[in-house]
Amino acid sequence: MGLRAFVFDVDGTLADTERDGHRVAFNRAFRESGLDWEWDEHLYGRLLATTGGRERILRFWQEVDPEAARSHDAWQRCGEIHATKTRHYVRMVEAGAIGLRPGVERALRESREAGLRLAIATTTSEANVTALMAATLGSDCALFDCIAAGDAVPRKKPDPAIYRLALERIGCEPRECVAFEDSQPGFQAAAAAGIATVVTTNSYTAQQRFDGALAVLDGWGTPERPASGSVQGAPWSGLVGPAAVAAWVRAR
Ligand code: XBP
Ligand code: MG
Repeated sequence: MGLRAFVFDVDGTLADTERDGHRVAFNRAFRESGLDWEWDEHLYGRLLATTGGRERILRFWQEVDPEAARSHDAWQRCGEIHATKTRHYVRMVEAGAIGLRPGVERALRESREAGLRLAIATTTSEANVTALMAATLGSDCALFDCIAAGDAVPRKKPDPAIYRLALERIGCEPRECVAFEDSQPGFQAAAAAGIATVVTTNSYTAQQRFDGALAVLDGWGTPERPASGSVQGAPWSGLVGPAAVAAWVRAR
């Protein structure tokens, strides 16, 4: 197989956004909307099983007040709260509250230099992605050939639609690509689209199962702190980048 493209998830994969970013923005939006809801770190970990912020709000509402969550305007109300949340999140990102995970910027640049196409396939809203890339990569956010995000598809991960859209936009077949994910729903989405997947876990996802992944690692790796984990079942430690990934694909 000729490796032509990398397709990246954002939340949890390129940046550790969930606990100290999205979660905090949801809580700010709840307060601003006059709700006494507060998502602590543990609760938020459970709620991450529902992908998409608007969907996550509705899921929680169904748990705490099922009758009200069945009202005819519940979905619209979730949309309003979610729009407020997006405003708070973008503001936090613009203020520099969230950085890329260690080793990500290196891996992106090496991949670009290796001539690969770079795409994003994420569940989060596009405004969040562009704000994060501008705040962390500056003018280099043009590194990406395509950003497929949020409501661009009717069903969110674990549905493969967002990966299929990204592939269509960059003109690549699944077997020509490798995906990078951090979570079970994301891995399922990439796998269902037929894309070999490297999983870089974080504190919310380290205990999840990723059977059949190309690699499962604890990060991207820096010279001071190499990534460690397994590549197709065998222990591995090093820096994740185009050379390592191409070797894993060849050896498969
Ligand atoms: C990310 C998500 C998103 C974010 C919040 O999943 O599920 O919902 O938590 O973003 P993935 P929005 O990393 O698998 O893409 O509030 O903009 O939906
Ligand atoms: Mg993710």
